[in-house]
Amino acid sequence: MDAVIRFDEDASAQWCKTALQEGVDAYEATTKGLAAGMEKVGDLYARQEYFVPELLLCSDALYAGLDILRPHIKTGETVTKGKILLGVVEGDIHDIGKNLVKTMFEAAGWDVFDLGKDVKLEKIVEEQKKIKADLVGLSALMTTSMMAIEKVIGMLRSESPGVKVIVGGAPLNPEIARKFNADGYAEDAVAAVQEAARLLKFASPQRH
Ligand code: B1M
Repeated sequence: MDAVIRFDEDASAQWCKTALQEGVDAYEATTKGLAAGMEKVGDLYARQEYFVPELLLCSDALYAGLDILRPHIKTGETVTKGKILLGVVEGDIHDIGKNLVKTMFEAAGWDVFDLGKDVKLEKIVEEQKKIKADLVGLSALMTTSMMAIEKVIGMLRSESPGVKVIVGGAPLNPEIARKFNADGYAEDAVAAVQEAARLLKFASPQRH
């Protein structure tokens, strides 16, 4: 956690190596170490002790650690493997959370098509038409950008009827997700994989 806050990439990587050697679960190390560090960074930013450059350096330190942990992250999920199209909606460049979600889906054996961050809504719709994923996963970290989620869900519903959509990101919650007409919501990366399994079990996944 401290290494992320101090934006020390080497210390972050070293801390993760040590955690693995000591038998700490890789996902726990990710959430309670790296991501928790980023939460504290958010507090420092809110208090104007850190600014955008520091946030970027802290992100680099988080990723230096995540590179070490990622191959060791496992989930207990035994779902049928599915295909998910993932992206952060347009206007939003925050992708750390989405990348954790991606890591958890990959660890659970899903095929992940990652469109990245700040993805144009038209692109999400077009890619879904091409890829025909079982699930579209949308992320937004800002109260402003999250409005794009509602819009793109409407676009997806008219262009790919029957598509299932799961949403997440700090400003969202189950009520907003329902209001946006999403099929599912998850608070964190592990819950996202569980919610996806729930959605595909109770609904007929689009398989083509
Ligand atoms: Co910015 N930023 N940022 N930022 N940033 C926030 C989000 C903010 C809350 C800070 C604040 O003011 N307190 C604020 C948004 C306010 C609002 O809501 N309107 C903000 C702002 C304002 C901005 C800029 C506008 C600042 C500026 O330029 N003046 C700018 C935005 C530019 C843009 O997007 N157009 C900006 C830029 C940046 C950086 C680039 C410097 C950097 C991002 C680097 C990167 O992502 N590559 C950054 C960071 C790091 C943050 C904070 C500090 C941390 C975000 C983070 O990575 N958290 C953030 C403050 C905060 O959150 N406390 C802040 C850790 C991550 C693991 O958590 O992303 O929540 P999170 O993901 C979780 C869950 O949400 C969930 O699972 C994840 C893992 O468990 N989840 C899903 C996420 N997606 C999901 C999808 C799912 C399911 C679950 O299903 C599909």
